[in-house]
Amino acid sequence: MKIDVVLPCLNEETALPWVLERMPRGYRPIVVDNGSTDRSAEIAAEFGAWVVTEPRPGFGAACHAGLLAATSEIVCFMDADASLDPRQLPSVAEPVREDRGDLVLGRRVPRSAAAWPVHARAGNAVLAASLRRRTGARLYDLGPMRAARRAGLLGLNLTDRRFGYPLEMVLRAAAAGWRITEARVDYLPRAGRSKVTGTVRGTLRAIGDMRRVMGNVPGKALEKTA
Ligand SMILES: Nc1nc2c(ncn2[C@@H]2O[C@H](COP(=O)(O)OP(=O)(O)O)[C@@H](O)[C@H]2O)c(=O)[nH]1
Ligand SMILES: [Mg+2]
Repeated sequence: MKIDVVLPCLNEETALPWVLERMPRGYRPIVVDNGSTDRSAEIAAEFGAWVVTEPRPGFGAACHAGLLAATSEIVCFMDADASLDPRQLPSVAEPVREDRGDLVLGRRVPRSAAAWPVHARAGNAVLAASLRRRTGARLYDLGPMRAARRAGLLGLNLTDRRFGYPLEMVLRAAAAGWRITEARVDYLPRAGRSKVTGTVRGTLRAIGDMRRVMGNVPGKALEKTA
């Protein structure tokens, strides 16, 4: 059974060869090129990926275009920056395939101090704590490597098209009663330059987008009626 892997991509030409060479058998990479000005699209195609072009800017726009393009029953997401090893995709996909979880997130374990800037790590821990309180899920990381069933994901009707997309996925999944679990994955220093947590502008945009999602997505049905 084939599994599609959505890789949102904005100028990742230096990372793509490593990422795509390490795609395990049975996993099909879908690189969603989102306005790259480097050779990302050409390199992705050279290394055997299916390249989808999403002209509308935004991390969530790229993720969602990949989800819409995917055809497999289970879909994975991961960043295209070589900070995550595709060889570990089965860690998140297998629990879904074996029906031990509905949404499985890779909990990042940094393999060097450079992998995870301290402010990003701290911000993520605060966010995970508030997600635990809000959803009851035992989540310690809002990690970008994840797996779920495609039909279910489409049914969540995700609306964010920016950096709130991964958070909205978790909140709506929790509200729908999904079993959300984690699997440990290595976190490596990315190839090339960070655009989100490695820049002030990216960090502020991500915080703003996540705040908006936190405010907009209703909580669990249970909590609302309680
Ligand atoms: N489509 C899209 N993808 C983005 C954008 N910013 C970052 N990405 C991609 O999102 C992933 C994570 O970004 P990254 O720069 O590594 O952020 P970091 O992990 O916080 O350092 C990478 O695969 C990027 O190519 C964006 O504005 N639009
Ligand atoms: Mg990164």
